[in-house]
Amino acid sequence: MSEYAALQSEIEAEISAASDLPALEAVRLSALGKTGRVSGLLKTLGTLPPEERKATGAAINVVRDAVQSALEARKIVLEEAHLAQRLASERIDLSLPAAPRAKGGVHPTLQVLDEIIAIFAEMGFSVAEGPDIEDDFHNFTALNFPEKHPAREMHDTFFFNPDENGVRKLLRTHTSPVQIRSMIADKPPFRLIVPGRVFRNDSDQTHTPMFHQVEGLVIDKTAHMGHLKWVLETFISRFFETGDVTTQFRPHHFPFTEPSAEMDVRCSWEKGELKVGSGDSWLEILGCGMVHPNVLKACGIDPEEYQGFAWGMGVDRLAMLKYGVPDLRDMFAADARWLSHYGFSGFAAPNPASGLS
Ligand code: 2U9
Repeated sequence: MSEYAALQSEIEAEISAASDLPALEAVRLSALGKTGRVSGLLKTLGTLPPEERKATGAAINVVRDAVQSALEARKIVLEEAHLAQRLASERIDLSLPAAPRAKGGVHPTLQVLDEIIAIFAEMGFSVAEGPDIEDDFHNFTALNFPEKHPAREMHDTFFFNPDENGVRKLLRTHTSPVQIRSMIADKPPFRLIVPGRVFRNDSDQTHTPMFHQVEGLVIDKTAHMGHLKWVLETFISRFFETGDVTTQFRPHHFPFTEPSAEMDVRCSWEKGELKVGSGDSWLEILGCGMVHPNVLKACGIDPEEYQGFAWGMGVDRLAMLKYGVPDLRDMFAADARWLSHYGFSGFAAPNPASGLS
């Protein structure tokens, strides 16, 4: 083997042995750099007799081109290896969950409110809302509570301190002031339901100072107790998802309705679980009656021309009955463990077509 071929093999072996790009660069400099071994050979050309220069120059150029090619080939291999190593070490696992699952749930009261709204909306009722802070006229006077009448105290009202004119605002004790506002603002006929928070200064095993009601109101020229019975029985049948509903009316008194009644539904309790429909027990569901003529008059509606019916029900109690919640106070204790047990999915809004709950 010639001297040049030996140098070429030696450098090619070094190129193959270079395990990374800096090592390869070091080999390149030691071969083709200014003071490199191949460059050194080229510098010796000037010292040779002219007749040898051409052949020797060509032989050294063969070595230089071979080294150059080997360097380029090795560089491609090392760059690919470097890229593969980076891709492996810098990989992002896209299968990791983006965020922890939400722990919330829809409160049974809100679930039942949505169910009640869905049922009455399908029957053609619209939803009306109003302020929590009310005045005496809308909460009491327009609803036929006589001035200084004990019925005003009966509601255990939360009053605010009187303002500079001696006027006391209050937290509404029922949602009825919303119907008053609707009747004053619009013209009959009316077919409304009013869901909302109400406040009474009362706290024991079955009462909380804040609770939720849904009230309903129908006013037109011919609405009567028969319509009231059909609306409420239809509601109960859909709410408790049973075709089998028997009701009874017990006479009662409310200032804003005449006649007034409480409505019970036939039921049974099996192993502490409520079954609405048949059975030996009666369950009180709601209060109702024909709207008192004085209430219509207070809203500028002529009771000789219009009449109607109204009802009211406690939503939290209905939620407890339907979903088996034993203690009312737990409903508002804001305990996340309680909510994860009794709560509902926020992705399944109740509607009568796909089921309520
Ligand atoms: C207007 C006229 C009449 C609403 C009515 C009841 C009977 C009733 C209670 C049920 C349980 C309140 O939450 S509870 O304690 N409500 O029994 N509510 S009639 O009557 C109205 C409302 C508005 C203008």
